[in-house]
Amino acid sequence: MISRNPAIANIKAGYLFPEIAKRRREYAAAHPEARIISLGVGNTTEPILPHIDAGLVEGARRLGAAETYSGYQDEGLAELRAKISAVFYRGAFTEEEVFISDGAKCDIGRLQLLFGAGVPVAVQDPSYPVYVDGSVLIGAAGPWAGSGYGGITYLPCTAENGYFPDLAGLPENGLFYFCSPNNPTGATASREQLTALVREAGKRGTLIIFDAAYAEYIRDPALPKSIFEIDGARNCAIEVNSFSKPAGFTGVRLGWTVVPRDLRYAGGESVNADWGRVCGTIFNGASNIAQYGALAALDGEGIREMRELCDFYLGNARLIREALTGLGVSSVGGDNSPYIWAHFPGRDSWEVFAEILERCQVVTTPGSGFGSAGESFVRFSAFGHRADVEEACKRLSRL
Ligand code: PL4
Repeated sequence: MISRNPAIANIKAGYLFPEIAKRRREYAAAHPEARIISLGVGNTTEPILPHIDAGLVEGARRLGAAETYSGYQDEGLAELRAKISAVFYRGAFTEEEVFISDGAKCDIGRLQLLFGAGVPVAVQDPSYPVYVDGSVLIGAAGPWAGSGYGGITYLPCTAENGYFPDLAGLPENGLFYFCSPNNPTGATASREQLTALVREAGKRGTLIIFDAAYAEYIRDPALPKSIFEIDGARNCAIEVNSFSKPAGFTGVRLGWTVVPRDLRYAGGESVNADWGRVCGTIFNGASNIAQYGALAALDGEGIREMRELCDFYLGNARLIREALTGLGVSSVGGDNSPYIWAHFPGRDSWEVFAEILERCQVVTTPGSGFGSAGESFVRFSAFGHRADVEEACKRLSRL
């Protein structure tokens, strides 16, 4: 028989979100009368707004006419790459530096192919599980870590350090996954913090993979939406981003990754050229229809609609935070991000998750699922219909 990739034995048995879905199903099976409300997985619930939706319809229409039909578009529409650069980066990147993807998660998974198993990896603790699980799958962790394999370092982000890690932990000549606005804590890094991060990464030869999936939720104009707002980032950062959360494309699937031409490996080779090669080999391009939706999202009306959608979810976030505050539960996040990080001191996260499900029929996400520093927290997602969020907030008083 064929042998198993030993790295697979090192990932946690269940991926966090399917595990939560499983527990929800079990509860529902035991309590068929319960009307369960999910504030667990960060999954968009509101319809795509009309102008962006019309872009998707236009994309489908084009496929039905001989003059406009298109097949494979491995590299993505040039017009879309240029528009992403213009709208999100003030035109600072050429089309060749913007890679269209089928979502941020998918590119996070593929990016490590550039660096392999020998590179040390650091993550914020807590963090989006894909950074750790993806690193484990490529072989960066495991019994062999340290013998030619990189290993994973967890940098605590807690109330004590303002949810910003001690930069002394950045791995020399390694990778650091950084997410702002953060999933799960909702913390959004300041310009000073990102400047310090880029400076330290430059000194240590660390490459930052900056996950900006929630950038459009930033409402404080002083907070950077991109790592590339910081001088020097072009030499030490890759940014992944997505239309999932600002445009409701979680099911449509469209994202992008910026890999600056200035970015070099230790040997001087171009990271940008290699990323083009990797994508050309194992990725066949994003949906044509989705790309027309994204083009619509990036014109004046589309940008207004994305803001409206994010504002809606931020409104939900405000309600959840107010409800928690009313109960005396301390929380952070929710002001520039759709996640609220609620503290239940001394409690086990999964126990709190179970208690909220049992007493309120509300699904959350246990903080420890994002890393050990998330123990005693639960994450509330602000993605939900308004009436459901209001009802969930009422039910929280049963705690
Ligand atoms: C559940 C920091 C959510 N099945 O949709 P994408 O691939 O463009 O973006 C995914 C993504 C990327 N980066 C960050 C994210 O938080 C997410 C989505 N995270 C959550 O509840 O934490 C959805 C999770 C989904 C998944 O596994 O991603």
